[in-house]
This record gives sequence, C-alpha cells and structure tokens, in this order.
Amino acid sequence: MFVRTLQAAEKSDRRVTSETWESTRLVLADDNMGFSFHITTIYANTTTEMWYRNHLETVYCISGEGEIETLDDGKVYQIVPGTVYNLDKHDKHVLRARTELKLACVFNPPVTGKEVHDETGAYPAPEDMKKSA
Ligand code: 9YT
Repeated sequence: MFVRTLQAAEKSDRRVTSETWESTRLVLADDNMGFSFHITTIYANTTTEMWYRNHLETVYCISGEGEIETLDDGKVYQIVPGTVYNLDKHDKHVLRARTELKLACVFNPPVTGKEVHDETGAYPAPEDMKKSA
C-alpha cells in the first residue's frame, strides 16, 4: 500500500492551478488504482465550463456553496456540503461557485496529471495522451 498527505502533495507537482480552480491529485494513473482522486478548490465568484468527454467524474462537496448546470437540458442543481454530483453521461456543464468550493473528485479513467483542459473544457483521452508523450 501507499500513504500520502494532502499537505505534502500540495507542495509537489501534484498541485495544478488554473484561472478559476486549483487541484491536488492524490492518486493518479500511474498508481494503477483504476481511478484518480483529487482535492479541488474552485475559487469564489467564478464560472467554469467543462466537458469531460473522455472521462466519468464523481464530485463530492466538502465545503462551500454553488451550483452546476448541465448544458444539454439547462437543469441547475444546487451544491452544498454533502452534495455529490456524478457526470455519468460525459455531460457538458457549467460550475458556478458562490463561495470557495472544496471538492473531492474521482476520475475514471484516471488522469495522468499532465492533462490541460482543451478549448472545449475537456481532457484528452488516455490513448491520445500516449500519442503526445
Ligand atoms: C470539479 C472539476 O472538475 N474541477 C476541475 C479540476 C479537476 N477536478 C482536476 O483536474 O483536478
């Protein structure tokens, strides 16, 4: 087995930053767990459009308040501590953070840690990551 701490991971290249969020990846593809596990902070008063067309994602809200809208049907779901949302249909979505949001996120397939969101808000598929490596 292996053990890590968020505190140590935040001081390493496991922490990635973006305009509206930052995320520390505690478990990544090369850990061979079949998923990746991230602690993500969404900055207050931000809007982030995302579309994980190559991944499924489960997101659990640890703290903060916001909402998520699925763009194909315009449905809006409130996010409060204890809420878990599951992007089981590769849903295009917009995340609006009214306060800072602390989220625990699981990705299947696991991310490698080297992805960046493309212009559509997606991460590349694992096979495309291998091609560009
Ligand atoms: C909630 C969400 O998807 N935020 C984007 C960051 C993502 N969790 C990541 O790459 O760590």
